[in-house]
Amino acid sequence: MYKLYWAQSTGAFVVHAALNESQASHELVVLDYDNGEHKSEPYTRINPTGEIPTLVLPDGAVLTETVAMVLHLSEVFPDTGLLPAPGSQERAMAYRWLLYMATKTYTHDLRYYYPERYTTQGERTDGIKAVGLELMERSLILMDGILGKQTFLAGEQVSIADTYLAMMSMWHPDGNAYLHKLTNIERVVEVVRSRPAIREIWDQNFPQG
Ligand SMILES: N[C@@H](CCC(=O)N[C@@H](CS)C(=O)NCC(=O)O)C(=O)O
Repeated sequence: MYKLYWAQSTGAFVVHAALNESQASHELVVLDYDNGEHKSEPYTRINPTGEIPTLVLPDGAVLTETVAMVLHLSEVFPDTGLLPAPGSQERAMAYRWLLYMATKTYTHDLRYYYPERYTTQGERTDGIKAVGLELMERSLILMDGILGKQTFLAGEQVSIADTYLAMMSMWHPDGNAYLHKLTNIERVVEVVRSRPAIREIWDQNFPQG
């Protein structure tokens, strides 16, 4: 059985979605994010980054990094369709956008939500937040442009990259209201959130959207 260390509206969402899509037997361990449970033991003994999520595999191995988790699940459950066929151009595109979101969009979000980490100037974080938001929006606008030319991030087939994007777009501080400006992403979010494996967990994570 998989064990997912989880908190609401965090990166744990996409991994939970992948487990549900794969019908993988799993349990959630709910962390008290607001009170910083992820920053203290015993959690940091399991995941020394103190970040959420963590996925413990059935053999007890500990996996961190959301993209590593969804790529691994797509290999273990190849028939689930989390990703297009191995070796295909579409799969390459799914890798491209998953890595783009994890290394760019996600970090812009962190700059907005944790600005104090990006300065030695104490309380003076307004500029850092503003830059984080601007970069986050630029990154979403870029993907909205891609989705103006093709149905999903990997091509014509929905994949876990689209679920990742739906999560990223819900992290915009204006949530759905901002998405009305990005109608291609809005369309993809609609497809993702109505998938049977995701419908049940969407509201739990994104009650505002
Ligand atoms: N690169 C990591 C980032 C994980 C991450 O930053 N998670 C956020 C929640 S969405 C977190 O734990 N933030 C708390 C913190 O950084 O203190 C991944 O993809 O798993």
